[in-house]
Amino acid sequence: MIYKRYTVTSALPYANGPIHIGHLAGVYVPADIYVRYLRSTDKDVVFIGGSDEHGVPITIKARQQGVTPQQIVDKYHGIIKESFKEFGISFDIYSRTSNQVHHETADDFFRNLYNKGEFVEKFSMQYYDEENKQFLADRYITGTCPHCGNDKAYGDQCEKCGTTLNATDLINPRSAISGNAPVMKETRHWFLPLDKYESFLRHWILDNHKEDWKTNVYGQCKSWLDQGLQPRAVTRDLDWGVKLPSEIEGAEGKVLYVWFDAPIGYISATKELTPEWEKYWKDKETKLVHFIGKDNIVFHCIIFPAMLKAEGSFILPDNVPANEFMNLEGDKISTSRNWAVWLHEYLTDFPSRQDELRYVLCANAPETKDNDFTWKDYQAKNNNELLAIFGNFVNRTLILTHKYYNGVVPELGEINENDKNTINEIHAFPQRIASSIENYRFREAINEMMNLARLGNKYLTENEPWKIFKTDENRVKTILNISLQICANLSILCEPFLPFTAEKLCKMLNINQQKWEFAGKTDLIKEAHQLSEVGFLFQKIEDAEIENQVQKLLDTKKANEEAAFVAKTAKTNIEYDDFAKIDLRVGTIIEAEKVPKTKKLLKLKIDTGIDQRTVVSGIAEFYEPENIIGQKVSILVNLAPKNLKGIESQGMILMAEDHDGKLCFVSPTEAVKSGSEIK
Ligand code: B3M
Ligand code: ZN
Repeated sequence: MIYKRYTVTSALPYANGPIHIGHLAGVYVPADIYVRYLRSTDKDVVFIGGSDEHGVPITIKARQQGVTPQQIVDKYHGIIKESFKEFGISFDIYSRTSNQVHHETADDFFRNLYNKGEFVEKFSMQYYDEENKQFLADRYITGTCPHCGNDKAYGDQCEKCGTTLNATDLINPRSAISGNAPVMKETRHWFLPLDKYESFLRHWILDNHKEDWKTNVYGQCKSWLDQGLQPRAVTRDLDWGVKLPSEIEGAEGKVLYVWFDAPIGYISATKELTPEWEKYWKDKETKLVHFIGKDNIVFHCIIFPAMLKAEGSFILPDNVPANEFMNLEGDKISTSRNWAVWLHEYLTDFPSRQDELRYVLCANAPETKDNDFTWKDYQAKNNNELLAIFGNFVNRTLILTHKYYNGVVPELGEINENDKNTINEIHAFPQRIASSIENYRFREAINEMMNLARLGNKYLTENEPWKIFKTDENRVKTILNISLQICANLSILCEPFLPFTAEKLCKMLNINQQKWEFAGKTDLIKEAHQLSEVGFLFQKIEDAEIENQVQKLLDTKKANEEAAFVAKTAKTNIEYDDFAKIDLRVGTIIEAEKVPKTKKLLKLKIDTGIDQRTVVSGIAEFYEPENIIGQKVSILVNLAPKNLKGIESQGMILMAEDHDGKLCFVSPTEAVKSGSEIK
């Protein structure tokens, strides 16, 4: 089907924190590439984004910080919007769900379904915090996950095993506000009967989208559908969100469930953008595409489509290209553990290197499985690919043109077989890249784009214009002309992926950004055209910069471990007589050496006051022998001797073990004679 226009949405991030590389890699970089490509091919497209400003995570954060939810969303909406702008995510509108238009749109939508009798009204028992006089929706309740035993699961989801939960599934439920055990209290809610749409959804997804939806998306949908759909509550007992129409009986104190109002946010934002919004949502010739992360699949493929279907006048998404997750240095990105590369921090550490990050996140995008971002890989991709291939090719071409021809494009002379092949290859690139993008295979697309730079490098290296300038100048002109055509092609084809680079490149070539239809041509820059000054497209990233980032993460890890430390529970009681059998003394280390062929052991000579004796101790990873001479220790002197690596160990020194396994001496804080009893 040929579409007349495109509506491209990207998940609305919760405005309860800044955004990180996982957001970019999973959703916004692919969406932006897609949209930039569509614009370059002159398609009518709207690219919709915005902040999701409702939901319990926001009210919880506000409560923690002692501010209002509105203050929280104002702060983070600003930070998030700025980060997107900095990274060139080219929304046509970046809106927010706390605004008037959205409240009206969501209200209309709910009212419409309500009036059509699409909801089922039900009384049910829900958890309630008596101390705070509040129903405990979603994340207001925590407890143990019945599937994996995680004791920090939420009332709507376990983040450890990813299962969607109902609050009543939780074992040992607690109020997230007071920590108290909740009571059950009756409340009235409105449910969308998803079961009513099951056969429609089965047909629409399973029969029609098996081929074109990604396997991860299709698979999740199938498993939901195979389990059978249940009615789902679309209202909550909360005071932050889109209020229920007040004329509805029992509406008091209730708002729309955040996952009911948030996707409507796409529609509200379009309304805000253009009075012609309806054609982007209601015309069958519009292609609707939702870019999201994998945790949002069910909402975009099952629940929102059921809502749209119930309403009746909207189109359904043609595709929902959800990505898996991007991990960071082998660990799941986590806001609460501060395990993330925050975009605003990245920009402080790597100013003007947005494209470098866009490149790495796209080349390594978690398209079919979770993937790992590592700083080493970031450095390698920058230095060995962007800089060594793309940057180097463009730089060599431009420098030579300036050197030989003062930056004036030389003429294309006679072309040989090698030139012909190269020109033919150039012709083939745009179509290949386009097809990868159109099929949401962005890794493949960006790699293909880099292949054009590779081709350029190879062409220059094979033809070595710098060697033949003295002997065959006409040949040099042709080589540089063709190389410059490759540069111009790159400026078009790299734009969806690396918009800042495209801009720089156009500037150096002294041309305007051109549309996709011109790519593949080899007369993009005309003979005698004057180039501008040469600058660098990319810079080398030094080891020290990377070490700095890795250190930052190590510090975070350490802080997390410290914060997570819980003392072990006490052992069972003993009688004093049991303790009295133990003979503990203060001793002094007088000699120390490594036990050969071991990593952990030191052989110590200890003055116990009673005698001088040998003790083998597993502290070599933490102390250098020469640094501990004279160290006071606590020593168990009546422990039966034991042979360790051929040495008789006569006793044991006491060590405290820190949360991270580090051992340290337990010794008196004042001068005490060796041999003093510890009791
Ligand atoms: N705010 C969840 C998320 O950020 C949610 C997406 C809404 S899209 C309509 O993961
Ligand atoms: Zn779980």
